[in-house]
Amino acid sequence: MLSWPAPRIPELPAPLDGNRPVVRVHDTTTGGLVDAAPGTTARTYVCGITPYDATHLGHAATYLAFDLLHRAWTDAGKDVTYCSNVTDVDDPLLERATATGQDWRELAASQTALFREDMTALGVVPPQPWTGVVEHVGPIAEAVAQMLADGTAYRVPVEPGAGGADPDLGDVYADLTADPAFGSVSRFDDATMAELFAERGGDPDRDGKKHPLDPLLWRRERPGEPTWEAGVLGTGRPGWHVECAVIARDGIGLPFDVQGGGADLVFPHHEMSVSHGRMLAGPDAAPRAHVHAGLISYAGHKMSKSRGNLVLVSALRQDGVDPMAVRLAVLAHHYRTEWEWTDAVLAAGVARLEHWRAAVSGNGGPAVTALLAELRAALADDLDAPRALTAVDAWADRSLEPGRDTTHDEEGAPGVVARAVDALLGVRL
Ligand code: 5CA
Ligand code: ZN
Repeated sequence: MLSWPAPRIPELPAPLDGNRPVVRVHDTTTGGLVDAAPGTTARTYVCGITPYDATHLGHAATYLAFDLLHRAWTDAGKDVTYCSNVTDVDDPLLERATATGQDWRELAASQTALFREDMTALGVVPPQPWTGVVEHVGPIAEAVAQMLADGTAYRVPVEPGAGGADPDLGDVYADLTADPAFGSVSRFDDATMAELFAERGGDPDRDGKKHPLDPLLWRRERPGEPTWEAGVLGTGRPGWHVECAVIARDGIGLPFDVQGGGADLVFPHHEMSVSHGRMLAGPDAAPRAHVHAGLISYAGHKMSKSRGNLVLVSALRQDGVDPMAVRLAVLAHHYRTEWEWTDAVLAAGVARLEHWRAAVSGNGGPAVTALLAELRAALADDLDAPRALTAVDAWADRSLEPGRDTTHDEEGAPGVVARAVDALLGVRL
């Protein structure tokens, strides 16, 4: 898909001692901090949107978290490749299109366009490659056919009326017993897996499956649903988890460094897509680390399309809110915490932006070397944006202190701060 324009990331002075901190992030699987990209390159796959009700603050918070990682890695001198998808054909999208009487393609295209605008406004570095499921159905179907041939997948008979001209070719499911490492991403117990699978789009009670958790790989044609011709699979469309496994494989290769998304994707989505990756590319295909952002709530509940308690980035923009204030409002929370969007959170972002802009408006200012080191250290320590914001606040406070001693001011300091805040935090002052 055509991505959005990349923000310019300003160059920053190198650390005086030449040492750049190693960027460590929290790995969901081990529960510890890891250097997820120890080499000169960093490759990450972050699950993209299902394009309806986009872009709400929860989506934005997740993409801003991974944008910080991208920027921290870039500053550490790594060559970063960030791959993502768009789930532009899936049950909830089709259900929404039917409910509102829209063509599902138009719904997906318009919401993807809005997402691009929101991400551009928020200064998020775009994914490249960025692949829609619709444009990748062929390779996904081939992967499912390979799994059938390898015996890691099986067919399940469909109900009368399904399956078009070849009703005998059933839906296709992954056989989880073929993957001894299944469960290693979330490390959830059986009861938790069963509960979350049923809650998050799974079909544990589907007749004909070998195991209730086995996930759908290929859904045969159903009346009124979009469908693609796919050789031995018969007409149909891909299941959710396999799309991300194949788009990641084809976009950045397996294994890669970090698999990311919101915490609601740990199970079943990432567990399943990593399992599919192993079935397709061997036992060492799992990502080096799994990073998950905490879920944002609003009006007392997780912000979610199904509940409808949404604050849209585009609505805030339409109200005249500066996207940089939205960015600061989000970054005031550590990406792994769960927090609630309120008017006060936004107001704090607006006030902070104003304060910082005032502080960088002069020519000279307090010394910046320590601040730059602190910003780098904060981000390297599991993307601690709140710590970074506090450090900039302190510099801005000093800079704006009435009657302070300016003898040791550095010329150009405000410019360096503005560039650092832009490069590392994505906040344009
Ligand atoms: N298309 C799939 C992933 S392949 C999907 O989950 N789409 S989504 O539109 O529902 O979500 C897009 C991203 O936003 C996902 O990473 C999801 O985990 C994250 N997300 C959704 N709701 C929230 C929330 N309330 N807080 C934080 N992140 C959220
Ligand atoms: Zn995904």
